[in-house]
Amino acid sequence: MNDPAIIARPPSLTEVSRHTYRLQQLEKKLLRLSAWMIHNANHIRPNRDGLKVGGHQASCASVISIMAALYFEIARPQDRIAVKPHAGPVFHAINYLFGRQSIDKMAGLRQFGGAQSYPSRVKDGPEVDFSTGSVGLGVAMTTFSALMADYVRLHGLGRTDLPPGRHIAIAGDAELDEGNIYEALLEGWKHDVRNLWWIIDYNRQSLDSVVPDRLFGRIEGLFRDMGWNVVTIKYGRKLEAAFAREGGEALRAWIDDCPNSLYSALTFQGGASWRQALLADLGRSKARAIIDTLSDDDLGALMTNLGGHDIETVIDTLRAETGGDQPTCFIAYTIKGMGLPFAGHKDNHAGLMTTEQMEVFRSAMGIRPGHEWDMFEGLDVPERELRAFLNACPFATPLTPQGRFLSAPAVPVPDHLPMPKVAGRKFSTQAGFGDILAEIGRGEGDLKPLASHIVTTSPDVTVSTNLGPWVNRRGIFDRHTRNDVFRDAKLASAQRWGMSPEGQHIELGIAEQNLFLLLGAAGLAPSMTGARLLPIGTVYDPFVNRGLDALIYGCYQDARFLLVSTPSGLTLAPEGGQHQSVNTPLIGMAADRLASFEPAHVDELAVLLRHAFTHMQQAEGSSVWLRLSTRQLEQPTRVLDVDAVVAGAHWVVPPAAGARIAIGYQGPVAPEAAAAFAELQMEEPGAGLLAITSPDRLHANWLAATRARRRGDRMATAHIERILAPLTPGATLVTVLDGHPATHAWLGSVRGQIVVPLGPDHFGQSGDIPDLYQEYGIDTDAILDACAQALLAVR
Ligand SMILES: Cc1ncc(C[n+]2csc(CCOP(=O)(O)OP(=O)(O)O)c2C)c(N)n1
Ligand SMILES: [Mg+2]
Repeated sequence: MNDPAIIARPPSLTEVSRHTYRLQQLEKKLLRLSAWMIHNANHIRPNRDGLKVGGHQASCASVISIMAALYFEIARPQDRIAVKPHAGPVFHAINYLFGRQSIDKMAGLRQFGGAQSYPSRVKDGPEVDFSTGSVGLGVAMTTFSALMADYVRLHGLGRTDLPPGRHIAIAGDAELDEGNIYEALLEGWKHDVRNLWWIIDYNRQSLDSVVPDRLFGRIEGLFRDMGWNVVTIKYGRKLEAAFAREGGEALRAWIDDCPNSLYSALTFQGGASWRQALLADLGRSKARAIIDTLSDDDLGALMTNLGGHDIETVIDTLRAETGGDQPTCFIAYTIKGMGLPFAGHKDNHAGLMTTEQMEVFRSAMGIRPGHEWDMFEGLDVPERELRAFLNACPFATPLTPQGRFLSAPAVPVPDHLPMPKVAGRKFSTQAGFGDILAEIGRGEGDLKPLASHIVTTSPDVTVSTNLGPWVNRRGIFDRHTRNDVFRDAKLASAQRWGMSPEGQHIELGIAEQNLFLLLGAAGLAPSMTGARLLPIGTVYDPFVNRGLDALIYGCYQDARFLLVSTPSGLTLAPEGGQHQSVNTPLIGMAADRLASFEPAHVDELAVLLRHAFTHMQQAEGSSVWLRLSTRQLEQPTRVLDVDAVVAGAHWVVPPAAGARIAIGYQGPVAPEAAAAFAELQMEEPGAGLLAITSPDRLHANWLAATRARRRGDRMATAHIERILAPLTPGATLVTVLDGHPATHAWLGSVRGQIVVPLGPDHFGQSGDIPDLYQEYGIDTDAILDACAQALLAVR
């Protein structure tokens, strides 16, 4: 199989119908273009930094027939497809043939402004339904996008004029090693997801190696256990025909038993080696008659005629499953690098054809030098005929006149959210969140649209993150109506959890990656379904780490959602170390397209929650993260500077002009900061007390201002610069949060002032708040010590 000429030789017209022949010509074009795109990036384009550009010719080659079958025959415009990351060039080539991709972008593969290495919704544009790159996530995401499509439809939201689509993942077989796949399978089963296809490019190779034999027996069983239909596409028509001949059963048994690594090696070695291996085992059997009649090349072609490379087989198999809506997994046997010189070689994952090999490939493909990008070059079906064929593909019909990216109008958000009566009472931000959401859940007056577009979800921490009252009002979503047995039996419970298609809370199992994949899918609803959803997910703050890759994945795709993480930090005290988050404020700062906040008091929370609902819907907005706490704090009565709260900091007690010191606090350590401040004021009457609601927004805004100034906008200032301006240039800011102190350490760079940042930088442990705050240096004494030390050092 290492001779590209095998691919180049067209099958005779007597073998296949004209329709199939056209498809095969297009397959040939996809193979050629994907390989060429990568070759061009690595060998033709000037390389300025000496870095390998890379690309995956072998991964592309293995999935050509599958993708051709899907896009040219089976897929409908309303289908949403996640393409395995390393097949990005095939995807671009398909779009090029559909007139939806430019030569410039393809020639710029992996170059600034060119096609991305892996399909990206944001960078590559509207043809990409799901970004992929972190293997496993794109596959699992389709489960949740299928679920959200059902949700939107059953709630009568979105484009009810468009037919429901299928959610399809084209997956690499090694993607099934990722644990998040199985988490998603289980969750999908619970929610009875439908219209979901996973087509696995079963080339039995990953990056480093050939995968163990019999692995898929296990995996197939797992799919079936989860209620999936499993369809194997193992052999192509030539092999099936050979199996039907006398001696064919022995040949089939031989291939069935052939270890993956041997099969791969023989594929790479080619026909003569196939013959040797086959004759050693089957030389005395009737299969010999089949083997002996074939040339080496034909024998190699026969033995590598796997189902996933036989477009007719792939099409027939997929088509046979289009009638139902049961989730279906297709296991398509393929060869990594099929049709390329390194087909089957275990090291081919990042393998690139040499210039010499590409030259042989070019001429075998009938491509004239200088015509590498010509759409129909080297194909022996007239251009007119192929164009007509492409235009007639179901997938070629535009989904809407605006294309695949749908849109939805913004949901109006009232100027003020209902505020619980907290003044003078002790209240936590978590309780405040639950109360405000429950009030919204009444859906009265101008809150009605907001209430009906919110969808909440939580990985088994609905009650403990205070979503319970909202869920009691809005119900749990399920495609089928199910009664609340406890309620029917009149057993006392605070939770009334009937399930129905109208419910607005999606209850998830405990796997946090699923939470973020669901939030990602729900957060893409406007462009995927034409419905504006306001997804809210709650999770314990430390376990954001467990779902982090999926959280970043959602942000990377510009999905819009609200993450509420609670409780957080040491402050949840007795629960101890594993539940005490330290790093999450830094994640909030570092995550792009995620505006992170940590209010201390409920009035700030109400402002930020309202801001979140608008910010999530703005073109230049983003997802929002609120880090909350269960610590009950005395609630102040005051008039807030709303803009300052949203911008990330507001003075609780403004400093006198030229003040030498201020205390800044974030989140539930407010009382310790206030107590320290009361003492500090006795010595330093001009000192200020700063409430920091978002180091993330402060930092982002400060970076933006410094950039603007560098670009010549001398008037640009940042909120934090204005906030710190009253303090003397050599002043000290003692800061404190229940999170890593690096969160605030950068504040010293804003005006060259001194920052003494306090916060835990070690794992927590069980205890009560006084003990823990003392141990980790965030209690009143620690703050006062830092102030004293700072005042001694003031310049
Ligand atoms: C989460 C994650 N881990 C590791 C990688 C690096 N990586 C890229 S492709 C790959 C192997 C993929 O094998 P498979 O899914 O079988 O794809 P194919 O054989 O079709 O190339 C690995 C380990 C990645 N992209 N994402
Ligand atoms: Mg593979």
